[in-house]
Amino acid sequence: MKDYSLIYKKPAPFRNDDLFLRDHRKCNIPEDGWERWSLPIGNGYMGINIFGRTDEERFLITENSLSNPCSYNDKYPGGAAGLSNFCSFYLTTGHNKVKNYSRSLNLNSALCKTEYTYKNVRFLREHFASYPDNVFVTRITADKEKAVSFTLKSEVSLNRPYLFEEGDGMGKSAEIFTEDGTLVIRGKMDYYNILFEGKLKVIAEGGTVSAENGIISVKEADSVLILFTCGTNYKSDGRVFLEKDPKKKLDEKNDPHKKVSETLKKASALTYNELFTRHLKDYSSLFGRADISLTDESVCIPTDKLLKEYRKKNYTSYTEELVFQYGRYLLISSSRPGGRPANLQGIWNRYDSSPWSSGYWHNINVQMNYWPSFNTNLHECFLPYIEYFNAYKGLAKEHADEYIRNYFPENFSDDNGIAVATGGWLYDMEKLPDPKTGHSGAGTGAFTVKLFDDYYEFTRDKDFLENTGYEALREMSVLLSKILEKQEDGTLLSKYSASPEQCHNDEYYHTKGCAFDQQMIFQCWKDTLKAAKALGISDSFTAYLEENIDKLSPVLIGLSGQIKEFREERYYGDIGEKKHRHISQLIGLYPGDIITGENEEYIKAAQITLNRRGDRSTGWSTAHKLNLWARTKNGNRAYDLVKTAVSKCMATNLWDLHPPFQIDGNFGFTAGVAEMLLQSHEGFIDVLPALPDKWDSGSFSGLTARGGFTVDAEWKGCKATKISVFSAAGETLRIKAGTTLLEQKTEKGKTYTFNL
Ligand code: FUC
Ligand code: CA
Repeated sequence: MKDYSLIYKKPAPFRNDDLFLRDHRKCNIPEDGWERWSLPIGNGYMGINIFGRTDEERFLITENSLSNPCSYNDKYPGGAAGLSNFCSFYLTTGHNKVKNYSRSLNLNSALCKTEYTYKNVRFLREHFASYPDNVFVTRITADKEKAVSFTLKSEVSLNRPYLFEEGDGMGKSAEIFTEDGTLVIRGKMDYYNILFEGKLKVIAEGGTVSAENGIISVKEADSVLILFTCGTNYKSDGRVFLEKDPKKKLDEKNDPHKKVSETLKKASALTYNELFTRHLKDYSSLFGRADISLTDESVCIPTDKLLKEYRKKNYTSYTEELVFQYGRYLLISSSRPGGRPANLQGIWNRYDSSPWSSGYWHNINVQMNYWPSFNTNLHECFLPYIEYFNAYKGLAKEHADEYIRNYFPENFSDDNGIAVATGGWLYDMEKLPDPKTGHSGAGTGAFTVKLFDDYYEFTRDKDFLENTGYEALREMSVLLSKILEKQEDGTLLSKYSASPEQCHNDEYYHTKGCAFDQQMIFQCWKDTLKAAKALGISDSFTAYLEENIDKLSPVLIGLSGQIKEFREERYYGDIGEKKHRHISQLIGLYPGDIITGENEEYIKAAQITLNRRGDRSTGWSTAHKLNLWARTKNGNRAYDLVKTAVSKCMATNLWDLHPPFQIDGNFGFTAGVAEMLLQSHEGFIDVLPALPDKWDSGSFSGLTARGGFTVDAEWKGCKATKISVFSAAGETLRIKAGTTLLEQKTEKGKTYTFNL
């Protein structure tokens, strides 16, 4: 694998100093230091932004459970509140006017570095976030003895508005003090009674360390190791969702103090090299699994320059590989078992009131977060979402009961399934909205359980299917069977339907049976039947699904040759915004498998629809279109979206911009590039299904396909020359390269190579 690094010759600016903005509409600032320039590292438990400043360095810490509810009122005008940052540390050296400055983030090792020369001394700071030891590690070294001196404090000592008491019940308060040579932040966030604690320790070689009044001072050390860990009393279980009193969702007895202290103590017993070795072993066991090589060139210029060049149409494929791998890096850093799922900003947040509350938005955003976990060989990264689902499913049942009781009382029974609406958080889930006014319909729930179908398809993890996957699919199918209305011609349509967030004449448009709902219901039933078959289940409900699935009419073609978004639409754009960011009528093309190459007419209609919608939109929308074009197997059009995403949607630190920063666009991009190189949704593996002319020769390894297969391929002149497939499940392999379709029985654990 090539070496992939983000490199900069200047630190992240502190511009936009108010890092605790309470109105996220003001946060789209072009030179924002945190959002556009800082470098993110993380271990699934916490995220850290490194600014790389020499005089006053800043580390900004995020822990995803430290949250207020999402709130829409005058105080949170953008409809926000939600996640709050954990804290910041400021490391002050007074090193101004430095020489030979450079900072970087190496993706192969998840190591961040800042280097510079100050008064003839070369300084090096190295940072990583270890998952196995749950600790944020910083080492500072210099090429002269006794050169390392600094003070380190948390923001409260700088009078930043860390402590809020504003009478809205959403305050956060903490004590910051030094104890046994450690810096301790111990506090409480009021609304959900969240107890939090963070502990930082400085270990110096040579020199002196003193810890007093919340400030650590290091004088004349040869080198220094800084360790930090944090936690809250959050516990992912049914109680947190089912308990209605916000003050009782968490247990005070789960005080994180003990765990945090023990974690820090264990980490302090290890040397920097030991910590790094353990980190690297863990991290590279995930990151190293998938590689794509679209060019022989590596371009080692600073990333801001690289991006500038790319924007000038110097489309270096190294940049495309870098952004692809960055998505994988970000997913490994933000979503690991034991931690919370990746939210709208992954695990990085600088706000007290973050954009869209840093929630789990279920009408495309959180789903997109997990697309690359499946096809780029990071299945474990999806486990936090499974845990999350298992915690909230009790509430999802209550919501289904309520919805059916209110809007379909004639269908109410003792099993109404589960309902998953758009908004999701770690302490609550939104109810399905009033179907006559809400911006998205019941189909969002099916969009969510599609993730479970994919997870099983890629991993063939039968335990998962038995314990979680099938139940989720079935229960969602149950709900969706109760919201239908039979039409005169026998068609079953979602009675109250909305195409996510689509507006007509500036108002949400409500109808019956829009494409999004019909396709999602069809998909959910289809996947439920497939899962039932895999588990050998056949009962009255599966019989009902079999009998009725063909009455759903999920895809209709209109007079412009388009896939209709609404049944009553005649020509493209008759109803709704023509360029709307959601392109919900194609949800059956990706991530669904309703619109496939089996029906050429559908694919043609999908392409017409994509062209009419246009390429340019928000970050995640661009990423969705990249996946959609890949599924139509038009490599050059998919590549247009690669170019648009990289040149128009990325900040200097390669974070994807809605704007503001939303991580879904990064993840959707990575999934999309993989989808151009390998597909497996049509009952066979398609190698290089959407290869653009630009990538005429290259190779990939470790991309994953449905059926438990892992695929490597090499190609020249846009034709595959060699393919190797590893079979984890021992299923029959059907694989297509160009026009040849090969079939091969496989055994578990064996690799099959085809020279073409
Ligand atoms: C969906 C999108 C918005 C935004 C929000 C977080 O509702 O339509 O563009 O991404 O999620
Ligand atoms: Ca917030």
